[in-house]
Amino acid sequence: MERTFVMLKPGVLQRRIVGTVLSRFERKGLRLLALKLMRMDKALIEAHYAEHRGRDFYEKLVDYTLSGPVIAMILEGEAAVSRVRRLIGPTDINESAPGTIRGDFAYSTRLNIVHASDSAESASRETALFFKPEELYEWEDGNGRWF
Ligand code: 3AN
Repeated sequence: MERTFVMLKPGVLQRRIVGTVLSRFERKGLRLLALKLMRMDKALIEAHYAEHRGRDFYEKLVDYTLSGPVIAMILEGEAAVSRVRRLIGPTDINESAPGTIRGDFAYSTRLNIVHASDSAESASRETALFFKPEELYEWEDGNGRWF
């Protein structure tokens, strides 16, 4: 089993589509281990997006991420990192096919709705930035008849 980190950006709350987006991950069968509504401060945003510092879209990305609360979560499943990346679709919304979260809900690449870790290493780093170990809840599927 693998774990990945996902963050729903402020626009998801502003548009009242948190439940809709969350349900995409649930109906795929991913297991929710942690979930919180939070406001990212500037230090956390800068740590999270450190690799993009200096890019032309960086300042606007920081401002957008500061514009309201986000939803942070940890999802678990087989090949969770790559499966979640496929569910959300490519960064460039011109490449995101209908049926993916970005393909269905994102109108601009800068405001592309959702972040998901792009590797197991990023998932570990991002999980540690957003969650304390005791905020993750491990659980099993009853007798396993659901999946
Ligand atoms: P992803 O979120 O798909 O991993 P990253 O990490 O390259 O993509 O980019 C982080 C965020 O920066 C994106 N979610 C998007 O909001 C913004 N971004 C990335 N590339 C661009 C771009 N070319 N123009 C505007 N915003 C961008």
